This record gives sequence, C-alpha cells and structure tokens, in this order.
Amino acid sequence: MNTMDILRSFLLDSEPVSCEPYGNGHINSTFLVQTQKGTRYILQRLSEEAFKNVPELMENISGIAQFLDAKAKAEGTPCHVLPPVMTVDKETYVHVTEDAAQAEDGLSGYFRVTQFAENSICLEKPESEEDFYQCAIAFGTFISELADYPAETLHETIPNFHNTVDRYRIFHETLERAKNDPELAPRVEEAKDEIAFVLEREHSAGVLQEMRESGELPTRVTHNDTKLNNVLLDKDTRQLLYVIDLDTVMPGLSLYDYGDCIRFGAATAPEDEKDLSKVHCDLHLFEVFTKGFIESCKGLTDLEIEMLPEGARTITLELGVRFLTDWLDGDKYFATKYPGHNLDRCKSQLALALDMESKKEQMKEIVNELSGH
Ligand code: ADP
Ligand code: GN1
Ligand code: MG
Repeated sequence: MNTMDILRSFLLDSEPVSCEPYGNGHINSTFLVQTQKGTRYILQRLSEEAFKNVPELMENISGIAQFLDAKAKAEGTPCHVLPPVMTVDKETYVHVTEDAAQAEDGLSGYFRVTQFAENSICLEKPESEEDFYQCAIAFGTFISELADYPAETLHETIPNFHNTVDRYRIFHETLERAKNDPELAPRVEEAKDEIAFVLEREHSAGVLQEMRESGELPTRVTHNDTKLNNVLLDKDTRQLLYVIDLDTVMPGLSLYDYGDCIRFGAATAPEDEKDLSKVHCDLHLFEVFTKGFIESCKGLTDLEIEMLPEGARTITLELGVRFLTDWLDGDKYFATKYPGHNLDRCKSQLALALDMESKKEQMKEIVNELSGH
C-alpha cells in the first residue's frame, strides 16, 4: 500500500489530494494531509522502535478520548483531546505489513489519522508568559480530569518509561556494549565528560522513583511527554485548544509532567543548543508555570508540591541520560538531523540540569511562596 491507499482506508470527508511531512516530533513520522474538499488531517506512522504494541497504545488513546469527551459533555465544556479518525473497518489504525509494503514500494508499519486542529498554533518556545501559563493549565487540568480514570485499564506503552533507575540500567548496559564494539567505541571517548557527569548523579536521580515505589508519592494517570509542542493553542485567543501526543499516557508521577514542561519551556535555549553558556532555567518562567500547575492540578499532596523542583531536575537529567544512551547505541531511538545531534542534546540537557541544581534554593522559595507553605 502506498500513502494514498493507506489514507483511503480511513473515513476522510473526501479523496486525499496531498500528504507532506509535518511538525517537529522526535518519535513518530507525521504528515499533513489535505482532501479534495480542503479538509486537513494529520497522518502518523508510529515508531515501532518506541512502541512495541500499537493496538494497545491506540486502545489507551481511544479510552482516554472517550472518557474526556463524556466529561466535557456532562460539564458543557469543550473537550481538549482529539479522537482517532476511524477506518472503514471500524479500527483506529491501519497495519501495513512489510510484504504488503514491498509489493507496492510503499511504507510499512502502523498508521493513524486525526483531524488537523485548524486555527491552532504549536510552539517550540513560549512567546509570552501567558502562553506558558496556558501550557501549565493544559497539563495540570489533564491530570486532574483523569484522576478518576480507571488506571488499571491502561497499557504500559513503553515499560518503565520514566523509571530513572531503569534508564540508568539501560545506560550502563549500552555503555558496556559500546566499549566493546569497534564502531561505537569512539563515541564513548567523545562523551567521556557527559558519562562522568551522569554517573556522579546516579544515586540522586533515583530518589523520586524510590518515593513512587514506597507509595510516598502517588501514582496518577499522567501524560508523560509534556513538551510545549504537545499542546495546541488557539491562534487568536492563545487559550488551550488541544493536548496532543497521547502515546505515553500511563500511570506516572505528576512531578515528571510538571518537570518536563519546565525543562523544555523555561529553558533559555533550545533542547539541542550547542552554546552551553546560553542554557539556563529562567526563574520567572519557572514561577509562571508553577503557579498555573498548582492552581489547575487539583489535590497535589504536600510532598508532591515540595518535590516539584526535584521533578524538573530529575526529568532533565533523565532525558540527558536517554540522549546519551541513544548516542552510545548509534542513534536508534530519537530522530536526528545530523551526526552528533543526540550528543549535543545530551550536553544541553546536562547543562540545564546543572543550572537547576545551582538554583535549587530559589526554586524552593518560589514553590513555597506560591503554595503558601
Ligand atoms: P511525536 O510523537 O513524533 O512528537 P506528535 O503527535 O507530537 O508526534 O506530532 C508531531 C507534531 O505534529 C506536533 O508537535 C504538532 O506540531 C503536529 N500535530 C500533531 N497532531 C496535530 C493535530 N491534530 N493538529 C495540528 N497539528 C498537529
Ligand atoms: C520525544 O515525541 P516527542 O518528540 O513529543 C520523547 C520524549 C522526550 C522528547 C525530547 C515517546 O517526545 O520522552 O522527552 O522527545 N517521546 C518518547 O524532546 O520517547
Ligand atoms: Mg510530540
């Protein structure tokens, strides 16, 4: 099957006429589709490197979308997630086997379609404080609204996704393999400072995971990939339209949803900035976001609130470890734009984590002031 045939398997409003690569995601392949009637859709080929069981993943997304839609209808409010567009066979995805793809010189894999959110903007960095505040409301509300979702029905789409202890285990394994592989060994040498940096922090990186396992920190239904570009704002009002990229909605820690947003949105430079002197955590944006998150994420415990700064540091360090691991593994997981991209991303995340460490006390003060503690 070629892309147009794949698209014809979905219940679009008319014949698809164009399909072009779109967006800045690191995991799935995303395409913007237009139909004869001028309607736009998003087609995605899901990453099989990241997601080993797409049917289960789509079951999660359908369940979440139905649940939030019913809630919004009951409350007379707009729903902030987009449901999958169904196929003619009443499925939420199409699976093209390698054989079928080869026969047509097309793409294999799992494909899904959603409506394109018209009149929306997707930001790589906040253009104003208000944009970032909206992002806090988006993810804080998302967690709140899913507080009564039957978490036991969710599949773990990526096992141990934010288990930092397990991320270190994979890092160690990959490091040993790379050292003994003539092709990868030079990468170990190139990353020796970053390897030393993450090893020094191995113990502290696992503290939140221990608190989760002991039950001190509650497990909630969380988004787990809360980058600013996973939120769509209304182009005119700049208010929340949709939370997207629901592939990793699973039981997790609120601290990581909070922290990942700070990591990406309160950083003074892009995630892959090469000039590390530009990489800092902006404390004003930190404050704006924290205010919105505490206001909208109902029922945060005192310990969750106290650990918010540590959530930001841990998730930043964890992503540094993930980029480093992928670099040592030969760049298999994250889409890269040039050789060395993952190592640059790793360096920038570690610089950001270091800056957060130096601002720990100021961050705590901000959190205390906002929470009245
Ligand atoms: P990835 O997992 O690769 O990050 P996403 O689902 O986040 O994939 O999609 C990648 C990008 O495509 C988003 O950051 C956004 O810019 C765009 N996008 C995805 N879905 C939609 C949609 N329904 N409407 C408009 N833009 C979208
Ligand atoms: C990936 O899919 P995307 O680009 O929104 C990754 C996140 C990382 C992020 C770093 C499923 O997010 O965990 O934090 O890149 N998603 C997955 O930019 O691994
Ligand atoms: Mg995304």
